[in-house]
Amino acid sequence: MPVLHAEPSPLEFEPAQTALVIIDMQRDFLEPGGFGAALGNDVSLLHAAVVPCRAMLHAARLAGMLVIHTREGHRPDLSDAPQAKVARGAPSMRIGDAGPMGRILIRGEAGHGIIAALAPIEGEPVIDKPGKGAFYATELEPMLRNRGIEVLLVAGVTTEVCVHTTIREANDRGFRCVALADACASYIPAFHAAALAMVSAQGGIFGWVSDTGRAIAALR
Ligand code: C5J
Repeated sequence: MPVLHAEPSPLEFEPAQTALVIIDMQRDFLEPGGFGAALGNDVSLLHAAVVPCRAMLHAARLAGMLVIHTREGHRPDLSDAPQAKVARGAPSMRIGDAGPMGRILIRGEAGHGIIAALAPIEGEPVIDKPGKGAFYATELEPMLRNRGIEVLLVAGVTTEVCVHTTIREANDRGFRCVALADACASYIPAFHAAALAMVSAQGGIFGWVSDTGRAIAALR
């Protein structure tokens, strides 16, 4: 069985029981004029994760692993968007407002789409999630269980928000999670580092931390 070198310990994993989960690599977070920018963030800070995500995506596809993409966003009528979320953050544009890539964080708008470099291909499920965690109000859990998935390699943005929330949710559901450090990114680099440290601290309280170099090597 392949061994993934990681902190706090090596992890044996069966590729057929492992999924690569790429969180929210959407134009709304990575490009100017989207949700991330509306909150006052420098979106260029997220670009460091794109090339590692792409390399991991390529390796996972070659290995025949399940690849799942997620997108954060809401229905056009905002019926699944809590008012507490819409109102928070004093953004220059709120969820549902019209921006240069369409309505902010709304399903079907250009900004809601995954960036071209990481576009899903036929057969790769895309999970549309209204929350930060990918398990909340989605079909992700049965999708993983029905395929016998036990290990999640997690990449995407942002490390301390949607990546971390998803890892916490998955950990409580019994999945072994590995955060791929270089394939995750945050608008706040200190939070990226802290979020990763929280995953692997205390003997792996939420899971493991590795990187795409080590994960791709383990799949060879
Ligand atoms: C945020 C996310 N940061 N995908 N969403 O609001 O992490």
